[in-house]
Amino acid sequence: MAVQRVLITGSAGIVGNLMRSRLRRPDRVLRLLDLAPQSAAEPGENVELVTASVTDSAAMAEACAGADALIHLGGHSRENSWEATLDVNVNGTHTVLEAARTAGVPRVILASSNHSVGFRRNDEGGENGVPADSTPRPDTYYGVSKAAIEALGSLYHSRFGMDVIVVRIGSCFETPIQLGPRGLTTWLSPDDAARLFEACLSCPSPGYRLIWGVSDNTRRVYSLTEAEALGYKSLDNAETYAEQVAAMPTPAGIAGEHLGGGFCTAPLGEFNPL
Ligand code: 15L
Repeated sequence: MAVQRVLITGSAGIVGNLMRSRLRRPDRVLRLLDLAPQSAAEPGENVELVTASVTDSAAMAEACAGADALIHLGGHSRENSWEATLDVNVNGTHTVLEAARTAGVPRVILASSNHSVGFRRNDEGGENGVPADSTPRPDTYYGVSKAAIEALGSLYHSRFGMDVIVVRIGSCFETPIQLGPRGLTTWLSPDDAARLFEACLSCPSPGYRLIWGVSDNTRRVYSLTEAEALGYKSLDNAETYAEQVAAMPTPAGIAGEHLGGGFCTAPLGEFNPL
């Protein structure tokens, strides 16, 4: 049985944690890299734990050695200072891609975010939803860094022939409840996220792709056409939680009209706990 080794950066973060059990397979080793502490391997769990920063090129070179694929989730996952965002998200992603290229990792999946296009209007995609390859309209420095990550992925595909799939993730949490009504639109269920990553790992020769990461929510405003073309099929729908968020406030004005929600009006460059 050929064993596949998948390196996941940011594995102790919210999405990384949700994926650890869901991407487990008998013929797969998950190499989990994070600066934060990670729980030890459970009996029978095929994991290799690496404590390192995505900004450390020597550590990333070592982590990429022998990897068949890389899922890059590491970095700041919300608004922060320009310096921190540039250092960890943009320079960090460059470091990760360089390490992957040098090690010959053939396939890279990069986590982008709805905030790279946060100032696009919720209704601009019509019935099918906002296309996955819509040009950036970031809502924050964080969103700018995600647009840069998308561009870096495109560059590494075009220059070096690596398969690079960039996922504009909506909101990936255990449930959409903490997100309020906006989550009924943006939620990517953890099980759907695992289905999406599996599709990204297994589809033949994708080249460079930019796709949305979202569940097939009744109120979805992002297109699923591009992700479905890779073999993704969502089985979840945030509407299941509609009653639980019904009493929570719906964002109004700019935050209510745009994909980025509250990120569009939160102070620029300040840590945002949203
Ligand atoms: C993101 O990009 C963040 O990483 C996540 O924490 C959520 O805030 C999500 O966007 C969202 O828009 O809900």
